Amino acid sequence: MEKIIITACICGAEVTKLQNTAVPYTIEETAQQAYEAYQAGASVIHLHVRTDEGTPTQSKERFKKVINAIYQLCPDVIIQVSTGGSTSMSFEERMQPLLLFPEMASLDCGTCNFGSNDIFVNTEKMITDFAVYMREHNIQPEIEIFDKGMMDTAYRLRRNGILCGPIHFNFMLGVCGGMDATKENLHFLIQSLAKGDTYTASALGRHEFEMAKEAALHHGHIRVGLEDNLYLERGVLATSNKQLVEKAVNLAKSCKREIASPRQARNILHLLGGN
Ligand code: KMH
Ligand code: ZN
Repeated sequence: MEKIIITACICGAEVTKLQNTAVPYTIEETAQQAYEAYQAGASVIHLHVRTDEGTPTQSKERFKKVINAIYQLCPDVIIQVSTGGSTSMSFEERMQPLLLFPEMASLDCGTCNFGSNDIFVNTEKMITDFAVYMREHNIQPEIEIFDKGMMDTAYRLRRNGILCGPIHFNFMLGVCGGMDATKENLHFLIQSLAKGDTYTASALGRHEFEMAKEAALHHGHIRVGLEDNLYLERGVLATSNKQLVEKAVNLAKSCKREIASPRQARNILHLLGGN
């Protein structure tokens, strides 16, 4: 059976405990939720970190503590730090977790409106600087796509030698300012993939599982978690990331996909730890 990678995006930078008390803030909460997601079947943790009060931070020290706490509980999980941070952060702030040389990091490939009054800024120079640093330090990027033009940018950067090797994309649909989370849009992106490249599908809110199912049916991988969606189903808040991962696992199995272990995920993603 074809393997499927499940990524858990456990807290993000935007959602808060006021919306769902399960959103982890502290080091212990974040590590525990990452561990439970891993036990449920996630092999990749897309990681943002918060202060104990819930403010998003790209502090290298905070990332280090959270990453160490996660590795204590699940040493073989793949940690993908966010270089997106939150929309108000500078390039220098967003760079900080890369100084810890994580195995993977997100790389957002374009600027877009983000919600009603924010702009998520990723100039081509910023993207290039992130990408070059990642390449020079063997950090595998996951290319974050909110709009088709961002995919074109990634392919242009590969033609220019800034990105190299197979690209793994995360198609992030449903951001207010990016592509809507529709099957048509997801298929447009899938059809635009170059041979050998891979993708994860993710979407905000109620579209999370619709896009996950479509990806499971079309050779893709799945991302779920409180960063993108606070609800297990309509009107029912998720009580943990684990619940969302469990739902994704059942969905993937119903689509005849087998859940990838971290080792298998490393092979699919061409990570150095793979064999
Ligand atoms: N929080 C968003 C502004 C990423 O992690 O790279 C950006 C984001 C993407 O979440
Ligand atoms: Zn993120």
